[in-house]
Amino acid sequence: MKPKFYVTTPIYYVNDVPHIGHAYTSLACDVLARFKRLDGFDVFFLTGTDEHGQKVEKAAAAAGLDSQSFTDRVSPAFLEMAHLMGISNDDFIRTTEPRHKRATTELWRRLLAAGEIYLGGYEGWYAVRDEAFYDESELTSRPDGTRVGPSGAPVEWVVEPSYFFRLSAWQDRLLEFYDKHPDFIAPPSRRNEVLSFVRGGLKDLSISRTSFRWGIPVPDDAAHVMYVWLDALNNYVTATGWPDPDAPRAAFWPANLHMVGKDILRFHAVYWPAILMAAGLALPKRVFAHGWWTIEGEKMSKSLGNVIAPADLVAAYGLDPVRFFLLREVPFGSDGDFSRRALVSRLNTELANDLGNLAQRSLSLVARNCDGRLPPRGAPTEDDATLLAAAGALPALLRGHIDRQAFHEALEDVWKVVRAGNGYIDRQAPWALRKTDPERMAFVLRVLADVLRVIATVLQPFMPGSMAKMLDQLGVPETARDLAALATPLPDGTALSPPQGVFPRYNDTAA
Ligand code: ME8
Repeated sequence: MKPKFYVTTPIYYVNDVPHIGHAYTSLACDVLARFKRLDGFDVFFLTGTDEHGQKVEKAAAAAGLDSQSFTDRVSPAFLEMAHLMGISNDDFIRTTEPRHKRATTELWRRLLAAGEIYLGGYEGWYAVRDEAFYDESELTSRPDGTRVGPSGAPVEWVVEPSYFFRLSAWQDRLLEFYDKHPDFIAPPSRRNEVLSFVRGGLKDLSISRTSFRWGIPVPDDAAHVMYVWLDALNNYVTATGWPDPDAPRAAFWPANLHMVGKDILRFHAVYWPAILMAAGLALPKRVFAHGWWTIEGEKMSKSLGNVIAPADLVAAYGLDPVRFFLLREVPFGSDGDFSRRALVSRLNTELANDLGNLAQRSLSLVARNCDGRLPPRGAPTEDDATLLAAAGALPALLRGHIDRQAFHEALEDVWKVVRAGNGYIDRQAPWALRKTDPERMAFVLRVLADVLRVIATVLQPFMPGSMAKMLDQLGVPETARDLAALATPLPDGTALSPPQGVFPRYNDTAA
């Protein structure tokens, strides 16, 4: 049986329009999911929308719609974004679905039965934009006197009856868990932030609201709806069919990875594991908090009018170049700045010049000089063997990088081989061998075809469409495109389809 791998994106708030920040998180998960499938795993990849809470209720009212009609109208934009970005999710969850209400009501009941929930009163600060409670010590004042939370979201003073989750009781067990599972929170700088937050002491968490209606009702107390984060986090469990132990996806829990932005790490790395332990459920293996994109040096915001819609980028540069750029430009985990100039420069140098030329030069020589058929393998020289070994090492190297979500390192290692391939073709000059030593020319081209096959195979998760084209041109059957298939050479004489450029060049002036 194939090993299982379960990866999740955050579920996005439907009050916003999808932008490249959302696309980025989903893309990182997609590359991971595709890589794992290529590596023989049975993958479950989940994304979806977070539809309850005060923020969505307000957005619905502003749009003049009831909350359910509003979410029905706006949730599909996130599904469309997934299609547009080539996201290969296996399920798309909406928190307004009956399956989710059922699972979350059951989660509440279990927490209550375990004595982890009590009724009290909340008096404190709340930021609707973040749907988060903040401590006085976390707030700052704007020049106009508005109090704001750490994210810059305005807070309001809330006084209302509330159910609480006994989070304070979980401090030591959380610290013990982090200690025993040093890879649970990544990258390490984020882990340290979480550790110091938890060491600083945890207060019980308010988990219900009475001042609005748009949420899952608290069982047996209809005056309360559940706090939207309790509801939202549980989507990851709902999607496995919980609490039905016979659900087809039951065995996917616990998730291998929750991918999130750094803004919502506390919810995933502190509240969620405590809730799961309290409910007697297994904990996810890992939470990775990636960095934040700014746009040409500015924060992305509707008021600045600089929000980048994934659809506009894909229309201008094509899907795979955009996917490549987002994961190549910035070390995964760090913050990054998006600029069209950087995008165009990466696409021209690394896709069009480095990889595109390597493929185009090699394949057009095969087409012209080898009757369009894969030349036979022979005895490798040292130069051949070095390049073949560098390519052969890629699958294992990438496995290591992808398992640590080091997408930029994975791409860097592939580009080392691409650059080595270009050096090799220049040194070997197969075009000059055509007259002097046709047999050697044929073998040099075979080395290049074999190396390109490895490169195109391991790059499929990043650029599925263009790498499928490249593998077509290399004569690799669709059944032989996973990592395991690389162990079997393609038969000599395989007919190749005529080469076509895969990556266009862009004009710098368009930037
Ligand atoms: O927080 N750069 O939803 P959300 C990078 N519903 N990533 C960005 C980004 C940027 N500028 N802007 C957004 C929520 N993101 C909750 C989640 S999960 C149980 C509930 C990405 O719509 C990043 O992944 O505000 C961030 O964590 C997420 O979008 C926030 O999406």
